[in-house]
Amino acid sequence: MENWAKPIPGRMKQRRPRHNASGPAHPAGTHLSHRVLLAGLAVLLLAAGAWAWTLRNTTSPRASEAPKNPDLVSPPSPFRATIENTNAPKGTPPEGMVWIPGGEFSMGSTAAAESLCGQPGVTRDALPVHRVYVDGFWMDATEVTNEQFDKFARATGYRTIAERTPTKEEFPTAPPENLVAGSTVFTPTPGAVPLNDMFQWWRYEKGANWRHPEGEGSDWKGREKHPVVHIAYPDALAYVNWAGKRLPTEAEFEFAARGGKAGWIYAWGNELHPSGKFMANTYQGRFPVKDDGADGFAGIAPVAQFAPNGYGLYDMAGNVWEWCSDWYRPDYYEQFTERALARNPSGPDTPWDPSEPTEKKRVHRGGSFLCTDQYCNRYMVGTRGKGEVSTGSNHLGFRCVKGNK
Ligand SMILES: [Ca+2]
Repeated sequence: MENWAKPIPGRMKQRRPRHNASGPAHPAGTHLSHRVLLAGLAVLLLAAGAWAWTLRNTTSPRASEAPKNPDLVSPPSPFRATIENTNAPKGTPPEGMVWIPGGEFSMGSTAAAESLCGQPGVTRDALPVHRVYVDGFWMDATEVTNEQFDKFARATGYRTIAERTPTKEEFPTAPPENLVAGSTVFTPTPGAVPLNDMFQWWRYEKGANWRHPEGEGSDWKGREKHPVVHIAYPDALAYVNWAGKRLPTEAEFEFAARGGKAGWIYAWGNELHPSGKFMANTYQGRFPVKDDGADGFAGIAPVAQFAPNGYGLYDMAGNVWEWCSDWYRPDYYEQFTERALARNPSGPDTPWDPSEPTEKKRVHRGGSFLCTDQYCNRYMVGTRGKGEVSTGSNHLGFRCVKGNK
């Protein structure tokens, strides 16, 4: 775990080319495999947000102290009741979307989980719990699926970042053979490994993209209802713009995920497996060796396989990480308080992650099918993830929201 405190070796500080205009060119001497692997790292670091951390606190103190009655919040709790707006929209709901009333809620997490997937100094990035107001909005009931993304790709001819070949201009010193399109794919290790080096289970896979989730030889066909993956932030933006929608802010995502309840650890209550029941697609078995699929799915699952939350939303925890529109900073919440009301917060003006200060990261939420309390338990509802904007992976997708206009 302490390895996370060490600087990443310079040769590993390479990542996917930056496609945002403000991103500097990559340093000379870069090898694609390294930059991409590191890109994977960026994603993972949190996007993965979902998973990585927790050997040190396999069970969070808060979880172990959770009240039996999920409607109760143990005092002293910074969480106050959610106050929903009452102005329901008129007319027919947009296809596949549900109404999220908006209103006041307490945002953040007090779960004391210093997971292995976090970096020292940023594992408390969901504090303080603070009071937030968001307007009502429509939200996709599920993550965007492969068949939905296929309609978009057919209509527009859009090619995702993972489908594009990195250029010599972006990486002038990289050997030509290294300039290949691809993305980051999770690969189980043959045996138990120390959980302090994610490169053991993430690899850059030539030809991996949303059409070929595990690379050449794999295909999205037959997985029409699976969430689309290998989606970088610009890819998600292209889709939502085409659809006449947008990505959720982090506050909108959390308001929606909480389903009208206050202070719950999970989107469904305070117990991870109430009455022994699995409530989300996460990882069981020894990470990262074998996902035994005790929840019914070893790996990614079709959308909506588990019970919806209080607003009728599926998979707001687990399955795949989801992009939010906010830039990521671990200290963003520090400007807010429990008493003042932040109205429709949309994130900091600029990104900053002390673990990788040169990377431009946006927020990920929800966790993924790779989340496990052995490594990272950010399927907890108030916890945060992050990812470099041009980096996708096979456990990162998105869903759309839309205003009531
Ligand atoms: Ca699973």
